[in-house]
Amino acid sequence: MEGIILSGIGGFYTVLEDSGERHTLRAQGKLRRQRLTPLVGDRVSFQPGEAGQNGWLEAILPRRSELIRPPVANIDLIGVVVSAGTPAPDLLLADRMLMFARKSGIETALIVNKCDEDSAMAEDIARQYSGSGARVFRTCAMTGEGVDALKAALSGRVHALGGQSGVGKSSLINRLYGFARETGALSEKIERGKNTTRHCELIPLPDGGMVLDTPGFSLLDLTLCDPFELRFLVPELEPFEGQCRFQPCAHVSEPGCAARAAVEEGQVSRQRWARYCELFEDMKIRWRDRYD
Ligand SMILES: Nc1nc2c(ncn2[C@@H]2O[C@H](COP(=O)(O)OP(=O)(O)OP(=O)(O)O)[C@@H](O)[C@H]2O)c(=O)[nH]1
Ligand SMILES: [Mg+2]
Ligand SMILES: [Zn+2]
Repeated sequence: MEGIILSGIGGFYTVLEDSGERHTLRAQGKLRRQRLTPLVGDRVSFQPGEAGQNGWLEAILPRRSELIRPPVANIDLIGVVVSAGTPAPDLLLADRMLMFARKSGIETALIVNKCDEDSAMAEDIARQYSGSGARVFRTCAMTGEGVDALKAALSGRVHALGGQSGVGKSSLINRLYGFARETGALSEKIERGKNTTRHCELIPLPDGGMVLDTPGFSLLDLTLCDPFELRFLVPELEPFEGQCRFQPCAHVSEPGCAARAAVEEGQVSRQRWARYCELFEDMKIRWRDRYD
C-alpha cells in the first residue's frame, strides 16, 4: 500500500493512504540500517497493522524536494511570511529562506501579513520583492483581507508557510482553511521564548492540496556553498550575467559591474541587493573557513 506521511512523532508515523484511511506506522529496521529517515511529506509504501497494532513503513519513494529544517519532503511551494508591524520584519531572514527554497527547487511566495498594522511598510516590502521571482501577497489574517488571492495561488499544492515566530502563520492557516490551530499572543511568545507551533504536520485540504504547519523556521540557514553561486539564487541579478567587466562577477564590489549600475539607476531594489551582499560576505567567510 502507498500513502503520504502526515506527521512523525517519537518514531510513530501517521500515514494517509490514498483511499483516505490513516495508519500508524513504525519504520522497518531495514530503513534504519540504510540510514533512511522518513520525512513528513514522503510518499511511502507500507504494510498496514492488524487489530490496533502499528504497521510497518517499508520504503520511501523518490523525493521531488527535501528540506532539513523544517524536515519535510515533496513541498511544491513555500510561502515566506513577514509582518508589516510587529515583530519587525527580518527581511534578511526572508531573503535567506527564498534563496534556500530556490536552491531546493521549490516555488516561492512572499506573504506580507499584518497589513493592518502599517500599510506603508507593507507597500514598501511588496515593492522590494517585485522582481524577486516570488509572487507577493499582502494579507491581514485578522480581517481576511487578501486571503482569497493567496488561497487561489495555493490551491491544489503541497505548501508550507515559514517565517519568524509571531508573524501570523497559524493565524493565516486558520483563516485560509477554517482551522482552529493554536496561535499565541506575542508577549507570551517572548516570555516563553518558544514557538506556539512545535511539530511539523501536513494537513490534507479538500482541494487536493496539503498545508504544512511548522514551528517558525527561523533556524533555517543557507547550506554552505561557494559564495559565487549565490547570485544564481537572486532572480534580479540574472539579466546581468556575463554583462560585467570581470567574469565571474559576484555583483558585490567589482568595478564595471552591470548589476550595480542597475541598482544605481533604480532598476534593481537597492535593499534586496544590499542584503544579497551581506549574505555573500557571510558565505565568503563560512566558505573560507569550511575546513576549520
Ligand atoms: N494585527 C494583526 N495581528 C495578527 C495578524 N495575523 C496574526 N496576528 C496576531 O499575531 C500573533 C501571532 O500569530 P500566530 O498565528 O500565532 O503566529 P505564528 O507565525 O504561527 O507563530 P509561531 O507558531 O510561534 O511560529 C497572534 O496574536 C495573532 O492574533 C494580522 O494580520 N494582523
Ligand atoms: Mg504557529
Ligand atoms: Zn557584476
